Amino acid sequence: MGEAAKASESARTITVEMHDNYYEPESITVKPGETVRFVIENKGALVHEFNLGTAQMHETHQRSMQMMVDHGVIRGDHIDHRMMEMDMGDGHSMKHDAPNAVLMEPGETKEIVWRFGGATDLEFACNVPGHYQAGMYGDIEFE
Ligand SMILES: [Cu+2]
Repeated sequence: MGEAAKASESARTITVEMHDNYYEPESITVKPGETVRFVIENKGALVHEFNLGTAQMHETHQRSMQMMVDHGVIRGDHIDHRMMEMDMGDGHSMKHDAPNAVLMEPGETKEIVWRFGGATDLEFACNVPGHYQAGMYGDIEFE
């Protein structure tokens, strides 16, 4: 699906707005192998995520996000960063530090720089419980 890259390697910036519960734009077209700098703005009133992955990756991620809500790490418009660092007892924390995803409070702006691989079925999606089901995902289309 590609890999994280540096902003200096990107020729194009795409701004993505997150609302409750949809993205603007609704789909994004890239070229195979292209490096894109995404500037993500959370314009909604809730915590939202921008996560690049396959539908299957998003499904798996939704289970860990449900755990974060169950433990009060995500509460509506707030992320408890201190709790996110906590060991869940199995040596893993709920820390959200994958290079292909950002989890953001309302009003935040963050960046992801991604070098896409070959044409494959990819989506950008919000895996906060209920949001994907409400339609908060879009296709990455390859030229
Ligand atoms: Cu969301």
